[in-house]
Amino acid sequence: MAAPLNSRLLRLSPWSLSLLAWACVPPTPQAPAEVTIVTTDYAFPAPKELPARRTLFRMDNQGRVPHEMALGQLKAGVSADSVLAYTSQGQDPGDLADGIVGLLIADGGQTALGSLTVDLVPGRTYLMICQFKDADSLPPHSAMGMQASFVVQ
Ligand SMILES: [Cu+2]
Repeated sequence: MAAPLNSRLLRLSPWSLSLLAWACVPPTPQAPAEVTIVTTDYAFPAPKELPARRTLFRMDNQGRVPHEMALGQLKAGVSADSVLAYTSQGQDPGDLADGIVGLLIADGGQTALGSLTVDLVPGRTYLMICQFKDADSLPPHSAMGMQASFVVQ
């Protein structure tokens, strides 16, 4: 016949009990760093460097026209300058990126309704770009200055 549960618990070593207590404590989530990108017509003032950690991005459009902030993670070893040279030849910047992390959109004078939470990877470069146009005959905002990048330390 098995010993009652109470007597079996009493036989656990203090070390086992501390492991049991540790296993029952939920991890404390670290609040993400928050970065608000304030866009204008037609610029992305943005930090040049950000620390490698979970980061929440918001977008505040203080311009008059709608803007997007497409955030892409560039492939290892690719710099923002090499992407800009590549796109100036009419090539797709997506060729040099691991992918789009996410997209925020806001009308003029508005803040984007959502946000992006990203685990920033150390050593990688991220590119912010707006491809909106004010008219079909006009260049995309990226060609008017709405592109910026930051490196993760
Ligand atoms: Cu734009």
